Amino acid sequence: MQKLNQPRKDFLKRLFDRKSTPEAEMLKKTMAIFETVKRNGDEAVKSYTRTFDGVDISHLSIPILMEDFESRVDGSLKEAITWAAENIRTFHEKQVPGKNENYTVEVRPGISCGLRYQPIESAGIYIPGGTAPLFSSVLMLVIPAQLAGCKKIVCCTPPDKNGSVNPVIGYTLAYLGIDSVFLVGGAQAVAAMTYGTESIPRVDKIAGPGNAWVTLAKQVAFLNGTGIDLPAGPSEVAILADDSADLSFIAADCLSQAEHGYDSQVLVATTSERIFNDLIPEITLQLNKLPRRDMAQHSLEKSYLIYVPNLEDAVNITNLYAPEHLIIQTRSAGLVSEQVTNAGSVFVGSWTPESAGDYASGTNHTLPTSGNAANTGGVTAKTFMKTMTTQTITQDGLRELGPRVVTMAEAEELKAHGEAVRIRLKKLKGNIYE
Ligand code: HSO
Ligand code: ZN
Repeated sequence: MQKLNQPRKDFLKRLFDRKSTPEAEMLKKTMAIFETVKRNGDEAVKSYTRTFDGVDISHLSIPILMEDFESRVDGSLKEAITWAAENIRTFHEKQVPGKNENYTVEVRPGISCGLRYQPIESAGIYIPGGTAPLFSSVLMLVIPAQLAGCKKIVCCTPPDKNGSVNPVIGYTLAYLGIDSVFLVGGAQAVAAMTYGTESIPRVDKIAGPGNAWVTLAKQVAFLNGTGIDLPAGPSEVAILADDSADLSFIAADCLSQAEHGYDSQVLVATTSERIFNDLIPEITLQLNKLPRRDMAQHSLEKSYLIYVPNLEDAVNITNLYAPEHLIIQTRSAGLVSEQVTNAGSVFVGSWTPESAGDYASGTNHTLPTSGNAANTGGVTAKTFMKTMTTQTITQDGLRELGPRVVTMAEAEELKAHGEAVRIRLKKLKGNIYE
């Protein structure tokens, strides 16, 4: 961990700038995968799966039947999944716009404008596999898509070593009523859902967390006309701590993030000299007990521990960083949280670890990374919906609006726009405009 004592703001600005353009080489490879999948469909997907996952897949999709998974998942895990799913549903239900959020307003007599929410017809869900099969992501994406009313939910996840689906992912999909899954991961999964292949349907929007490759692939999908949720990954956490904070809690929270992958990042901004001095030894102590310590250690090397004497400066630092997750371990944490302007999800108080939101409290864990918390929030039910506006204009309304539109159209030198109004005005009795 890099220690910084009262760093200057302009220095931090540069340090925190992680919205870099993708490496040219990575972008080139991703675009090549997209081209090949577009051209060769299923064959290309299978061949990339052979190369990247080392698995030969005969059928890209497998049916999800509860009886195949039920006995393979522990009772306590099934109970936890049900409990978490209920919380996630309770929280996300509130985000589904009610009929009263669709509205029409008569902006002037005879000119009515409306807005209504519509579900996106088909959603593509990416469930990370790789070093950790994230069945929790199934809950975090399928539940909001279902609540939004998506007609079709297409799920992709990398195959396990036996060319099958991880049993807990399978169970969670079955529990949510999803009847099949496509065994494909990485950029090739995103490309397949962008163009569609013989087996994998094209979708309107792709959502889900992933590594740097998946995040880049989603951006390429967007360039090719498919909607995406947001850049979500590699994962990050920032922690705000004053001298009331428990050192062992902070260290544990740092590690829970650092174990995600080699490219995870942690930032601690503290007003406590004790924490500034003692955190790294405490992390080292806890790190040695972790099976994924190599990964965690690697990501900690690129992480920051910052000391500033007052809390306001510490909050400014995390706002500047705009983390995916922010944990506040200070006195009056609720009040401090009101000063937070940039964060994907805020964990308020010492008893609120990020892990709670990663799995089970109810909020979504698909959150903006790489500084994007400055411009967007995480996945909600609305991620799987879109708005549509309508307007209805009466003859009287057009008499009022028409001449103004003609004036504006002519000022933009768009004569045909003006004519589309003029032709109607001519037809109206009293023809006031000719
Ligand atoms: N921290 C991850 C989500 C996750 N953690 C899933 C464990 N499982 C991104 O918010
Ligand atoms: Zn996590």
